[in-house]
Amino acid sequence: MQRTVLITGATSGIGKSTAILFASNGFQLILTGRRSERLAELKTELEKTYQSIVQTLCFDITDLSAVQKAFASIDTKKFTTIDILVNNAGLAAGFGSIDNGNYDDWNVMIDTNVKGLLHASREIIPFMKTQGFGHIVNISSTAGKDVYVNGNVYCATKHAVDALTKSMRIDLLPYGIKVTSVNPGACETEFSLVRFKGDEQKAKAVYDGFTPLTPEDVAASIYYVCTLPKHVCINDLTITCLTQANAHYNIKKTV
Ligand code: NDP
Ligand code: 8X3
Repeated sequence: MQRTVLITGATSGIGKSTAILFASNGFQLILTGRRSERLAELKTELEKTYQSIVQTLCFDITDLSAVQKAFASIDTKKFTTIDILVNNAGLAAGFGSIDNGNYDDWNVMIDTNVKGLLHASREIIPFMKTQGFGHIVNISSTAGKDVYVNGNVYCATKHAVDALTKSMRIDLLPYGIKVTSVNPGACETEFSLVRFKGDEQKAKAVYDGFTPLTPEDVAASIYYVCTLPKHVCINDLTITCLTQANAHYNIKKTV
């Protein structure tokens, strides 16, 4: 029987690369995001290239009733188990000192990175408990381990993901559900474009002078933690590019 992976935020970056990698390895996929055309394109690509079985769910993860409605529509005849949930949907909005913080940016980060992750987890965990197994992979960040200048609320949301990952692992241990945190450092995706609200120059400048991770690099680490023997759980995996030591130290030397 084919295993199923549910990936939130699969319309770009790390989520999309993860979807492609799992599809190429024979997994069935449930893929979510807000951009319906991107979801449709990815579904067509995966069906054509890998003959994958794919269901797409288009919703805003900050909206609990939309999450519940979307997950209730999962075709349980096709997807008889949900083996892996990758809580990937997330973003940074803005970059600046706390005293100039923008309330809308703060709300969108807290609502997406923390509450969105809770919404998806709360809805999927009961399936996993019933089936008696499962694996939740939370995409945190080096910003969930340490803080950096002007990163305040984004770092706080990823620290929350770190705390939730540890708590979830304890709570779900009796049900045979693994919980892993994957913590990437700088990875070139649409992340910085979103953070700087479409300013391409500012977004590009983030990666000047060094070779950042690619979304494929991060996808490979997600795939790795998900394909270990049943009795093995990687609790925490931090991945950075060669020039980055942690959230606030990058020697920015091109390699
Ligand atoms: P992208 O911007 O490329 O992808 C973000 C994904 O999240 C998109 O698919 C987007 O889909 C989805 N998303 C955002 N907001 C919502 C929402 N309200 N409802 C549903 N889906 C949403 O960025 P990355 O791939 O880089 O980011 C993926 C994760 O990795 C995030 O959690 C990020 O914090 C984390 N991360 C990123 C790093 C980096 O340097 N890039 C490093 C460390 C962690 P759509 O817009 O279609 O809704
Ligand atoms: C994303 C990586 O360094 O931009 O979590 O915060 S960073």
